[in-house]
Amino acid sequence: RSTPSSSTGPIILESPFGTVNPVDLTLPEYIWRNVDKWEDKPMITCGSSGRSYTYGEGRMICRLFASTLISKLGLKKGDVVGLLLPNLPEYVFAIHGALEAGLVVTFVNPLYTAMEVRRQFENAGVKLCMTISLLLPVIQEVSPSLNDYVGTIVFGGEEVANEKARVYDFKTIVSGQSPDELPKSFPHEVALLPYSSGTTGLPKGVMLTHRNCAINLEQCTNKDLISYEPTTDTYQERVLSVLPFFHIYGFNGILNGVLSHGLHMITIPKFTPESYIECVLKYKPTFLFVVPSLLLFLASHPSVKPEHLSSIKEITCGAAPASKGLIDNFLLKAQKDIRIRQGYGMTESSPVSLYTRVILPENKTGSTGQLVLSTQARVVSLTDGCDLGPHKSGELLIKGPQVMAGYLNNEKATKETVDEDGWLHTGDVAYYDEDEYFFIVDRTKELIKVKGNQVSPTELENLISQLKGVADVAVVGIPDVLSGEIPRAFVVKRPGMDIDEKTILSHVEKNVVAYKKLAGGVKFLDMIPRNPSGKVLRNELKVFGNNPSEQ
Ligand code: 4UV
Repeated sequence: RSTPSSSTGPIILESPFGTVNPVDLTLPEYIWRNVDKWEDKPMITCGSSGRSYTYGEGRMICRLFASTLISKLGLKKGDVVGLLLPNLPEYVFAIHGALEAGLVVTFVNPLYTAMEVRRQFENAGVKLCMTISLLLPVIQEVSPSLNDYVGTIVFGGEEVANEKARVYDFKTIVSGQSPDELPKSFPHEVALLPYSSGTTGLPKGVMLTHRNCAINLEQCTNKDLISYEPTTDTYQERVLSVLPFFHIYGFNGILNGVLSHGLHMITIPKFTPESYIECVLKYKPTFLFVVPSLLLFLASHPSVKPEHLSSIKEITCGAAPASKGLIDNFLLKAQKDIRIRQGYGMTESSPVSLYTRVILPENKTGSTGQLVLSTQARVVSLTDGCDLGPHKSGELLIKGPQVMAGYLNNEKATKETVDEDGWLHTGDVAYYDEDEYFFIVDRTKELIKVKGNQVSPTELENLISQLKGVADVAVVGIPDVLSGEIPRAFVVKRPGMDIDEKTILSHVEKNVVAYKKLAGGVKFLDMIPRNPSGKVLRNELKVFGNNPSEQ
């Protein structure tokens, strides 16, 4: 894929913050590089149980776990481990232990069905799984289809451990371990395999290297972009986030950002309004990370009171659009000056490309920010691919050291997404203003985002096509106040066969995690609108059904 440029040549925008310091470290080396400075400070706390680890403990357990994986379980550098874990403090050990051992990590939503876990773990080539007792049955359903399966490590798994069945308890297997030598890892090697459907099709393994992830943290570390007070003997910022560590925003954007600055991370395994408010009151966080649906919760839920927000200095919101109206409503509720910052990112860019500066001029509210260090952008016309100037909307292209190494075993999708000059075609529609602040206005890609979570229409379409009465199907996202978007299916019935909405809804609900269900319902059509090459005209479907005469 190559992109034509305008008659005057490409219009390349550069980061206003300059260039990033080179990073020649693996991700664990990067996040732990200053750990001696805050060894005795709390690193991560479970807001529900109160279980907590200091940096000194965390650093040591990761190191010992890395050795365990190599010397006790016999894993080899480059082997893939799969995490089916909620946000627990031990997530840090699971992932950073594995990375330090030179293993590659893929992670899934702990609420995924066995079908969803199997698809990703098989595709990624997972050999070792990590989970909790409650979710072990899911792994036991999946593991028989994994090649060269080594076993499963269970956090809090004393009761279920069974060496014969290759089920190991985390604490037991790490105990008595010495910090044996580890295979040497290098920054250019693949560290993570998060899954993303990108601009089209099923979720694909995104190959992010150690350097991609580490440099992306460094790209957001500049006096205009970082507002944490440095961690000292007497001061430590407290960060509350419930955003999942199995998503790139939660993992690299938030958790690793926190660890590399020595901040105190507070998280909970399951969000409920009560548990979240309880955490805010108990831990008095100074920073929150949210997605727009969580900001909406804070702005509008009757049980959130202004006094609950008194400790908060700053909130970062990302993963889906947050309107100026939503931000203003939140500030009205808070009755206090809280900095609201937006970040824009993608799994394919480790994730951050745009971030609002700490002190945002008032007329820029609603912007997703400026280019982070060493990042370039172009905005190109959706019709002819030519480069566009300020205030003109087109597809956003991004280039920088945070752009992925490619999709796993999928050269075609890689070439369609990152062109030969290294530009990542985001599938997002954006414009920039005269000061080069960016605004995301739409999406050209198929992806649906429900409360910031990715939903691949192809995955749901494949599932619905399994039903006998379905001749054709297309799934699109329709706007929703609470979730941002929700999936709706358009179905063509097979002639002579009857199928009703309930059957389709329950088939989907049985097979996928709750946020992917067809909350937007099913509409029956005589035919799915497609262009001459067979591509679904999703924009036509998106507006269909909004007109009462079409209901
Ligand atoms: O691949 P993904 O699921 O990745 C993300 C990552 C989000 C962020 C946001 C801010 C951070 O600081 C950070 O560390 C990570 O969501 O989905 C990528 C798509 O989500 C939409 C857009 O369509 C991307 O292509 N998206 C992400 N951030 C925004 C957004 C945003 N601020 N505004 C509008 N859409």
